[in-house]
Amino acid sequence: MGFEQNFSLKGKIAWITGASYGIGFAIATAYAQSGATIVFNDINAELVEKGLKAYEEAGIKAHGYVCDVTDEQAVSELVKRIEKEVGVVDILVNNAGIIRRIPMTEMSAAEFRKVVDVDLNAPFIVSKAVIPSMIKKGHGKIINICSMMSELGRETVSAYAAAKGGLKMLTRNICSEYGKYNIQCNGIGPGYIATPQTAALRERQPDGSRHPFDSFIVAKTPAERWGEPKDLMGPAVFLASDASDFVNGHILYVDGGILAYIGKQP
Ligand code: NAP
Ligand code: GCO
Repeated sequence: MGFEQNFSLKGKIAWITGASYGIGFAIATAYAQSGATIVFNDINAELVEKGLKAYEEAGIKAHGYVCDVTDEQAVSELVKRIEKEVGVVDILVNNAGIIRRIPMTEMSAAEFRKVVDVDLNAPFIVSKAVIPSMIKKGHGKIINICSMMSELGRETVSAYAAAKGGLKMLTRNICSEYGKYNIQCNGIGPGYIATPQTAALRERQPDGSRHPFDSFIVAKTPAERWGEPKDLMGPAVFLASDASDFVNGHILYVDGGILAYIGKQP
C-alpha cells in the first residue's frame, strides 16, 4: 500500500456544518472524493435541499439535516440521529459562520452576541456533542474554520475577530484536553476567499472599477489574487487524514501569504 493511502478518508464519516455551499461545500467535496461519507447541516430546509441537489450534481450522496448549530438541544438530538442513520462521526468540521460588518460603537450587544454565538459558541456545542463517541471509537478529527481575524483586526469586524480569535484558542484547548484520546483538533485559517460571505467586498463600483477592498486585498496577498474554496480542499484533507495524526492544536493558514507580507508598496 503506497504512502498516499495515509491521505485517504475511506470508511470515515465526516460532518461539515453549514456546508450547503461555499467553503464547507468545497471541503465536503474533497472529503467525498477522498472516500469519506458526507454529513452536512444547514440552518433551514431550503438550504439543505439546495445543498443536497448540489452534492448530487457533484456525484456525492450526502446526508443533509436541518439544524441551527447554536441550539445545544438540537445539536445533541442531531448527533444521535446521525449515529443511528449514518454512523459515528470520525471527522467534524466546524465551518458554519456569519459575519456582521458594523463599527463597534454602532453595533448592539445583541448583534455582537449573535456573531459570537455562531462563530465560537457553536463550535464548542458541536465539538462537545461529538467528542464522547470519538473517545469511545479511539480516534477523532476536529477542524475549526478560523480566519485571518484569528490573528489580525480590522475596522467593523470586532465581533467576528473576537469570535475567531477565541476559536483559535478553543482549538488549542480541545487539543490539550482530548489529545490523549487520539483526537486531533486543528484549525484552518483561510485568507480572503471568494464566497457569498465576501461578495460585498468584491462588488464592482458604479463606474465599473474594482471595489477598493478588492484592490487592497490583492495588494496584500503575495499570490496577488483572492482565494477560491478549492484552495482549501487539500489542507482540509490533510488535517482530516491519518497523515496529520501528530499535528494537534495547529492553525494552518491558507492565505496565499497574507500573514507573511507587509503588502505591496502603493
Ligand atoms: P458562507 O458562504 O456565509 O456560508 C456559511 C454557511 O454557514 C451558510 O450556509 C450559512 O447559512 C451557514 N450558517 C450560518 N449560521 C448557521 C447556523 N446558526 N447554523 C447552521 N448553519 C449556519 O461562508 P463561507 O465564506 O463559506 O465561510 C465558511 C466559514 O469560513 C465561516 O466560518 C467563515 O467565517 C470562514 N471564513 C471565510 C472566509 C472567506 O473569505 N469567505 C475566510 C476565512 C474564514 P446561511 O446561508 O443561512 O447564512
Ligand atoms: C472581512 C472578511 C474576512 C474574511 C475572512 C478572512 O470582512 O474582513 O469577511 O473576515 O471573511 O475571515 O480570513
